[in-house]
Amino acid sequence: MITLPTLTNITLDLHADGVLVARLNRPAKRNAINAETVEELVTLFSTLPRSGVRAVVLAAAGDHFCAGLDLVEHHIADRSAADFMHLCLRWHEAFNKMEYGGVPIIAALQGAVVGGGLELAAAAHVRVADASTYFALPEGQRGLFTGGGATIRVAGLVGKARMIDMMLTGRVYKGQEAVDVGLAQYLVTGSSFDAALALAQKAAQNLPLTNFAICSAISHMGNMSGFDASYAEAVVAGVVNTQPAARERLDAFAKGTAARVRPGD
Ligand code: 1HE
Repeated sequence: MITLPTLTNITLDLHADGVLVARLNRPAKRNAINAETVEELVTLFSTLPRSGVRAVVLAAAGDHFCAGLDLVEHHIADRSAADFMHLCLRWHEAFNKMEYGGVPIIAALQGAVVGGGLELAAAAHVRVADASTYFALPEGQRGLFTGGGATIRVAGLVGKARMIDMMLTGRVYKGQEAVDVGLAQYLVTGSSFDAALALAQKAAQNLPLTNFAICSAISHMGNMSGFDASYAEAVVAGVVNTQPAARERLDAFAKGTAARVRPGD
């Protein structure tokens, strides 16, 4: 029995195979992230690791995935430096829970994926774009700076030189070029949601402990020296590669009944 929180700005739809569709639901505001939504992201992604949910499709209602920080709320609130710093720390709390939580998150992207919306997408493990999707960091033009992890995750995806260019010049990436620079792993001709759901369904068939390692250990190890990462990898492999639940799969391979790896699969 999977228990999920009740949220206002994010709708949740749990499928029978353990795939959860979490959909940002402020389309009239282009899914801009207000303070309440940040708290809901923290709640959701803190709950998921021990919930039994096997994979997540992170989607959004309307024509745009996410317009980033709620600029109107920010303007009206006229926050102090300390207040905004603490708000950014909540963004980091949410996005770190996503990246390091161990539950695969596949982002279904359409329309604008900009500013904090790109920071949100960058915290997912797989990004799927369609013909409408475009990526930008308009903070530079708004008199702002990134505060939701772009300096870490977007720079990690595209490299610091491209991130600096995006911020200095407002450069927008879309289509195959967005894939080529690393902003998305998939560009589909149909709907990004359908493709993301299919990927989540595939990932959900892996053993949860294996997915935990994939969606947590790789990021942690990226923060370590090569020397420490190789030690940590051995420890994680010791736990994951001897899990009782894997015996059935290994048995099937040994007997020749398990699927073989083939191109095109
Ligand atoms: C918003 C926001 C928002 C739309 N905060 N309300 N992010 C940006 O600089 C992106 C700002 N948004 C846009 O450039 C455009 O809105 C879009 C390209 C995303 C969509 O354009 P469009 O023509 O479909 O919509 P619109 O007419 O601009 O906006 C529709 C409504 O959404 C309107 O509200 P309304 O009450 O007047 O109808 C907009 O005010 C509202 N809206 N985007 C608040 N971002 C942790 S630091 C992170 C730093 C950042 O993310 S900086 C933000 C960067």
